[in-house]
Amino acid sequence: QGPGAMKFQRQHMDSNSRPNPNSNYCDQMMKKRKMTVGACKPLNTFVHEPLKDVEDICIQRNIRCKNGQNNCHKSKSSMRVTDCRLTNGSRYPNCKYHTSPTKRQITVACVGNPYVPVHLDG
Ligand code: PAX
Repeated sequence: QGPGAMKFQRQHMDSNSRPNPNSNYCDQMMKKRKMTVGACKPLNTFVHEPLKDVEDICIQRNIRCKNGQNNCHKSKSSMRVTDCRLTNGSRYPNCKYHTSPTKRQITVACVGNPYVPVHLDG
């Protein structure tokens, strides 16, 4: 397992919980998954689907990423996700998040051999 794949799993995978309307979910998860170290990460998405299903997005056709690279891939089906967005008044180190559970297709960037997700593009 490369460092990029491990970072992706830490930041974006939460297979074992359902989309969580509890407003504490993001405050707790963003801290637990180390995205409030040094600065509050402004936006982060957790995916509540099996890791295999997210890795399989890499076999969908290549599409252009926001940064212009062509190693992005969009999920065929919509997935259960929770978006965590920093609240307006939030000040480091007291990172406070809005928690928004939803279902949508996600786009990931994949690299390496094995070719696995390393970045969430949207
Ligand atoms: P990242 O740092 O952007 O990318 P993220 O996905 O968790 O992390 P390292 O060595 O870690 O720096 N990589 C790529 N990045 C972008 N595009 C392509 N094609 C690509 N290919 C490989 C993690 C690593 O992936 C490498 C990149 O060099 C990094 O390597 O999003 C900002 C963050 O917000 C998240 C997703 C991003 O974090 P933005 O503004 O750049 O699109 N995020 C964003 C989210 O979680 N949910 C959302 O809905 C959106 C919009």
